[in-house]
This record gives sequence, structure tokens and C-alpha cells, in this order.
Amino acid sequence: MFDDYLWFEGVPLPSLGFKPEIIRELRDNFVVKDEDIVTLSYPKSGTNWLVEILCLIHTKGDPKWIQSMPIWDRAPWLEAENGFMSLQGMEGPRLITSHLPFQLFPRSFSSSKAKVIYIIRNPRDVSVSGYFFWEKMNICKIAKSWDEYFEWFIQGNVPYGSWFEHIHGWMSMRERKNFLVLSYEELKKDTRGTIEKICKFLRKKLEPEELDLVLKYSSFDAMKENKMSNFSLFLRNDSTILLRKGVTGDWKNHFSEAQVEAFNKTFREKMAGFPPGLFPWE
Ligand code: PPS
Repeated sequence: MFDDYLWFEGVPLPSLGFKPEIIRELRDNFVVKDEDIVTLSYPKSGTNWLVEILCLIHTKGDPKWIQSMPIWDRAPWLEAENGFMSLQGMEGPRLITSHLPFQLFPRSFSSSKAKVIYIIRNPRDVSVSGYFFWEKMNICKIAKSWDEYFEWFIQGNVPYGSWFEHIHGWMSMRERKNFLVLSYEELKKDTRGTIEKICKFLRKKLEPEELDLVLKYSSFDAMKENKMSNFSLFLRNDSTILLRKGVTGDWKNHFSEAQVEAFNKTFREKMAGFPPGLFPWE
């Protein structure tokens, strides 16, 4: 049981598996290579779904890789101690995963041509997904109830800090040619079309039957069955830890009326500067 987070320059991070000297080192000295592909997200936004899709695009739908190597080894998690170590020794184009806010990401990114995909999700669903996830992971302090977690989420007192600040930081990059913003909602609504969009961004060509395989092996049910992707290697026998529900709108089952109002008000205030229509869930 942890009673706090690891705080790094005002950002709360999980207490287990993270070290301040690694965060500092990666921000200041990690070199993002032009051929890297980076999946970025605020936690619980569909990161692993996107990583699975990227791995399958890479193998043209062949599931051997995703079924034989844990997802965190295929696309190491930059800021985690293990991920950082394995990225150091990796040759060739790398798949990199990160939840870091903009200000903590490697500075070398500003001059890199690496392709970055930032996946966003309705923060209401993100908060519900996070509530159930962090409790099971047990790598940081845990809320006693949903109501408590809701307050923490609004305040940014949850792993990786404020959702609103994460979005503000990374969305400032959205006009860059090597930066693609996707939403969990569009991936859910039109999975095939969104995978085609990803292929276009990465300049990868898939035949229709290869695309079918990518769809098949990255589906919620297939990922839930795949022990290399469902986090059951973390918590044995629990394939629901990551693959919980996989739907949009589950927040409606958890938010009270007062929470709906409080969230709407906070969202309006904090997101006021963004153009209408940018967030598909609003
Ligand atoms: S993490 O731990 O922060 O990296 O989590 P992340 O992968 O970003 O998000 C987990 C949520 O994504 C859902 N998910 C999927 N939905 C649909 N299809 C597929 N294939 C899929 N894979 C993961 C997962 O169920 C989590 O959402 P919730 O709402 O908790 O179910």
C-alpha cells in the first residue's frame, strides 16, 4: 500500500517502477530517433489498443509477435525504469509508449521527425477506467471510493496529474506534420477507417485481407484472450485488469448528477480555448 505518489516537478507519478533520476535523464538526454513511432496518451485513453494495432500493422496482421512477446517489451514504456532500460539497447525503428505530459517528454523530440500518435478519450470515461485500474495495480495511493477518486481526478491528483493540462500541453503540437491526434471514440466507431488513417500517417500499405487480420487480432475479445497484451502477467488470472469493458459512455453508470454538473463546468472552464468540435465526445 502506498500513501502517496512519486512527485516529479509537480506531477504525481506511480510510486512503484519509476525513479526521478530516470525521468530527468530521459527528458534531458534521451534521443528520439526520426524512425521511431511514439504512442502518447493520458492513462486509460486506449493506449494499449493503439499499440496492439501498431504492432499488427508492422507484421501485416501476423499475430505471432503479439502472441509471443509482452506488449511492454514490444513498445516499451519510456518513463518506467524497465522500459527506459530496454529502449536504450534497442536497434532500428522503435515503438515507444509514454503517458508523460509534454513538459517531461524528451526535449530531443522538438527536432525529431519521429511519428507521434496522441490518443485522447472522453475524460469522464478516462476517470472511471482509472478508478478501477489503479486500485488493482496497487502501484500508487488508492482512493477509498469513487467519490473520492472523482475529486482527485478533477484536481489532477491522480497518476500523471491533470488530464486538462496533459491535453493542453500535447494538443499544442497538433498542427505538426509528424503528430496525429486520434480519439478512442473514433477508433470505436470506425475501427477500420481509423486503422486506415493510421496506415496513411505511417505511410504503410496494407492489403484488405491484412487489414482484416489487424482488426481481428486487435479486437477487445482477442486482446482480452492474449496474455501478452491483457496485463494478466502483472496480476495472474485477471484478464479484466486492462480489458475491463472497452466501451464509450460507461461514465454514465458512475457519475452522480452533481458530478455530471461539476465535471461539465470544469471542462467548459479549462477547455475554453479549444475550437468547437475538436473533442468528439462533447
Ligand atoms: S493504460 O493502462 O493507461 O495504458 O490503459 P489504456 O490502454 O490507455 O486504456 C485502457 C482502456 O482501453 C480499453 N481497451 C480497449 N477498448 C476497446 N477495444 C480494445 N481492443 C481495447 N483494448 C483496451 C480498456 O478496456 C480500458 O478501458 P475501460 O473503460 O477500463 O474498459
